[in-house]
Amino acid sequence: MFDPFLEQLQASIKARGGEAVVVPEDLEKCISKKGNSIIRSWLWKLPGFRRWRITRLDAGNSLQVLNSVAYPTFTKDQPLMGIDLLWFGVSNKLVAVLDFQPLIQDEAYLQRYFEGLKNLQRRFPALSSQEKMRSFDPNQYFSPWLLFCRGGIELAKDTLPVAFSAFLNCYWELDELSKGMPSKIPADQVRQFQFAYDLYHLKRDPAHGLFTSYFGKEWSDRFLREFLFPADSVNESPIKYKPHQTK
Ligand code: BLA
Repeated sequence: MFDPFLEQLQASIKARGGEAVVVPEDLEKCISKKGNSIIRSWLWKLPGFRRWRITRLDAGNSLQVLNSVAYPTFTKDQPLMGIDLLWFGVSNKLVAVLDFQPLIQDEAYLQRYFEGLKNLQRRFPALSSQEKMRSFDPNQYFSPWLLFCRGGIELAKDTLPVAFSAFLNCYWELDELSKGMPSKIPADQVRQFQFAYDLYHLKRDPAHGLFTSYFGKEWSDRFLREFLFPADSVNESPIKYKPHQTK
């Protein structure tokens, strides 16, 4: 279901100088105990980004997922880019979230970085359905203009492909724009905000139960702490998780 988006995302990262970073073999790919689901992940490093991760879960008709987060380098205070697309085939239900995830909810910051996403929200009202969040606080690390919807197959087939391309282009444009705008938040604080983002998601991500049911608790704990939200890794390989490191 989401393979064309995955290809588009990887191609656009490569086109901007993306270099693949090795993901430990057991986290890069895992097949469920029943053998009918597979999760695969990719990690990229590219100019302006210290880490860009992508995960695709293929559980056949039960569930299809594409999830991705881009972490800019600490010298850039622009929002992270977040994608979470889920398709539940049995119930024909799409959950789609596309957002520029702000480090802070400050008015001037939002004005600086969100013109493009505001326009997209106006352009795709079907994806701006003011859905209620159950696990997350919409005022923390989500923008007021996120594209977020729960819908059916028409939305997934007709609107989402156009919106996905527009969203991705819009983030690349923001990245381009930010090159001419010096960062206002000092690098050390950007680093702290990005780590706080990871820790926040580590605690609340609704995927944990889902991963556990497919891949077991041990693998899922490791995948969340070491790959999805490795909060305390700094410049070196973000894969290494050191639970008791103090800053
Ligand atoms: C919701 N995301 C969900 C749900 C699941 C996942 C199972 C609940 C579905 C529902 O609400 O009906 C799944 N999340 C995943 C998976 C991964 C993951 C498989 O991280 C990892 C591979 N989530 C993100 C990012 C954003 C995001 C980057 O990981 C932002 C763009 C948003 N996901 C997001 C939101 C919800 C959600 C806003 C609804 C949560 C809520 O209702 O509070």
